[in-house]
Amino acid sequence: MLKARLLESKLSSLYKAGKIVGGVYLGKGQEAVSASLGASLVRGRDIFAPLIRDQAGRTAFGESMLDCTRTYLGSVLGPMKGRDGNIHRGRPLEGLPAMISHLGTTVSVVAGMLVARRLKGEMAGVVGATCVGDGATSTGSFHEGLNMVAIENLPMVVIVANNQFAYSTPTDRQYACEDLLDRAKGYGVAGHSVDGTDMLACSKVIGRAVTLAREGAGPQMVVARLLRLSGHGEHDDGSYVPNTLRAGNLGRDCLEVATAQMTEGGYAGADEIERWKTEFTDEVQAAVAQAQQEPAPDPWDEEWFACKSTTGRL
Ligand SMILES: Cc1ncc(C[n+]2csc(CCOP(=O)(O)OP(=O)(O)O)c2C)c(N)n1
Repeated sequence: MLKARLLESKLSSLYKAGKIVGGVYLGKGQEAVSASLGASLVRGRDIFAPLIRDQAGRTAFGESMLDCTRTYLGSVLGPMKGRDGNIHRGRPLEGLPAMISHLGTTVSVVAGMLVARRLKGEMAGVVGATCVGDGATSTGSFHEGLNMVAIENLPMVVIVANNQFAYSTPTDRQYACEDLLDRAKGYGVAGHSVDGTDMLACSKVIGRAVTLAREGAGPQMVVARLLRLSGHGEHDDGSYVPNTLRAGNLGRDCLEVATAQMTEGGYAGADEIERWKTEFTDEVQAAVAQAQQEPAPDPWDEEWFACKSTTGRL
């Protein structure tokens, strides 16, 4: 959570300094949810399809910081070879599909990846997971995907970060059901609810959902209640978010809550956390400096493959 927050804070500064082409979207306030998912999955076995607010989940899943800075800064050495930018990065052959902007579509993409594993006889113990926002749950893709996931009884976890806004659209203009979990119930998917500002609760509830899916209990959906602590992207000041929401429980900063939980629970001392801050800040600076020195792609010297398998085929 801390590493993601420090990395994203640097990305925001780079954006404001005009050093990043395209948008920067932060996961500020959603790190507890995202990191809990990433840390519950196993890199090399599971599938994780992140969305725009999942830097913490990517980090916890094991994405290298250089993959991030290289993609944002257009280095040819990045996983997308400098051709696809920013959050649109992944390593699909390693279970990390590149982020897809079309909201809700990652549900069916992960479902398809799981079905492919099943057909190859490689699905034992595998979990597929994706994160979406409250707005994404209103798309046709989300509903079609969730229905298929339920019918196929796939080992899938869908995390819904209900951060109260889809861009500037508040939840009362987004859905009329009582709870977003009703959407899971409608398709026969098990549902769980959690306070997304509470790291220990997120780790427990999301970890359990992943275990249930892994052990054959079928698809699981977790709805986390929280507030986006940034604009939609760094181009947006989020001034439409009422101060009453910011001041309430939903507006708590999960990183502050987590820090208190770590020190009060005896997991880490304040000094240790300060040391992590210094160490991670240095790591961020080094990853940015390295990517900044690397070349952009040369259009005359490109193979134009997004990624290659060991057989050389896409
Ligand atoms: C199918 C589709 N419709 C519209 C958009 C444009 N769009 C991008 S982000 C966004 C809001 C997303 O809200 P939500 O799903 O709640 O996620 P959040 O940004 O709050 O994390 C919209 C409408 C899109 N990317 N895809």
